[in-house]
Amino acid sequence: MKTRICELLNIDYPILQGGMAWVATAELAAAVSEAGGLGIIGAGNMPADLLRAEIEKARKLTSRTFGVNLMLLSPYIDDVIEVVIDSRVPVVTTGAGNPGKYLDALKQVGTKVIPVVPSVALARRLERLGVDALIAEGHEAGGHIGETTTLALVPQVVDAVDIPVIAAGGIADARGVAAAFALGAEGVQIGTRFICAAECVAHENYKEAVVKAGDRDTVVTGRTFGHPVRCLRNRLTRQITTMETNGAKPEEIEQLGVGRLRQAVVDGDIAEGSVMAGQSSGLVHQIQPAAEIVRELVEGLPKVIERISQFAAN
Ligand code: TUI
Repeated sequence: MKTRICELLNIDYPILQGGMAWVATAELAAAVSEAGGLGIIGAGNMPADLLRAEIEKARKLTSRTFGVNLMLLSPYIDDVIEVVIDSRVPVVTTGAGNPGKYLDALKQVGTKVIPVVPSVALARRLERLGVDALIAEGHEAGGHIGETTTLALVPQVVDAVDIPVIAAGGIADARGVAAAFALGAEGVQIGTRFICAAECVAHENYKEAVVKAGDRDTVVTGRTFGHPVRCLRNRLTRQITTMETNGAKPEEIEQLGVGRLRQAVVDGDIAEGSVMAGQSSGLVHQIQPAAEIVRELVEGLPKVIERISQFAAN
């Protein structure tokens, strides 16, 4: 499982853990890094001082490489970037926007920058600006998403750029990893399955909801006002969908959503909180240690490849 991503990031396996706001704390990131993947702290809407503490906590828990995901819509983004630079975080992934204006400052201190892209156009633009790799994230993913599916997006991004591409969205087991490699990706980013890692601090109700969810239990809200977000269907998503159907003002809906992710992840309110999760929820069957998840992905891969190679033999 050695690819350019392992070398770039100094990790054993090209498996990145999604930098999920509230969910991906130092505990989860350290556990994934200790297992040989890349753990990532999700900065989400965290104020800068909290992120600094989280980075320090991760450093106490692991001596291996870990990253921070910057959510570019954060009101604290400028201060958070300063913390990441000041702390010399080795790897930064970005989401929910174009990180172009922050690249020079990050590169100057040697931070590897790996933006999430939902399109070929943004992938091309960011390669030209000198990013180290890209995460092509498909519509199957949880949280804030693009329109194109992983199966269609990944090979198109791979064809458009020369830097390594990491596939994300809908991947939760070794079959997904093999599929990502088949599409030309050199790594995978997995979010939903790592919500159900034992080390993840998300409320048990949240984890159980993901474990119980089936293939049709996620829904996308916010499409009508250009902010599509995938969550497990619940009272909150039904309320938002009704408001969207009735033409409610985007600001009114955004207002309703404030604090809802925290409500689900921290308080365990899975009825009225925002239970962000991907379509791969139906592939997640248990809560288990992060190292076991990584091991299943790594050890399962040869079996998948052996099985498909039978079809290729003539
Ligand atoms: O960022 C994500 N997923 C997220 S962020 C998030 S935080 C949040 N969101 C809503 C309510 C409360 C909290 C939850 N999930 N994934 C990476 C991702 N990035 N998906 C899509 C994009 C993206 C979209 C547009 C990246 C770049 C982009 O560029 C537009 C442009 O400016 O060119």
